[in-house]
Amino acid sequence: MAITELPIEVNFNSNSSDSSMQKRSALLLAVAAVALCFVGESQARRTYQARIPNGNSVPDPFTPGGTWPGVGHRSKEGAGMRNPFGIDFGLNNNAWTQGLCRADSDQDGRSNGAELGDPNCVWRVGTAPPQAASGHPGVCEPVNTAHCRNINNN
Ligand SMILES: [Ca+2]
Repeated sequence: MAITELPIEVNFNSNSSDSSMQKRSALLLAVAAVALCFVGESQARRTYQARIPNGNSVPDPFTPGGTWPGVGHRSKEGAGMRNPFGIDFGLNNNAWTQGLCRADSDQDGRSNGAELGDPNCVWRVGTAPPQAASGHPGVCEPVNTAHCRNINNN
């Protein structure tokens, strides 16, 4: 939501009590603050998505056909706790490098690059990824194995 779309109503009626105006102002500030949080969150997500191959089309391991926009987070939509890939990405200055590409952040036996469609670690920001993403680099798959349940629940 753009800031200009916020439904802000200004009351110029001098009969309104100061208390009522103060409450309304406080409410508007709270609404604006919450809206700005969502704007910041989605912009951050898009910024980070563009820094990894197929960042906007990473499969959701729990929902066939679905995607996981908040790739570095435990929450599918992003924000909050980071998953192992998000932690590694942060430790790597939020950059896609040979080291991050070759790492297996979620310990499922497939490198982050293999899961994100860059198996040979050649992708550069702004270019088309060599392949489609075939796995989630921060969620151990297959999710229903004992090994992965143990990792994903920690
Ligand atoms: Ca992996």
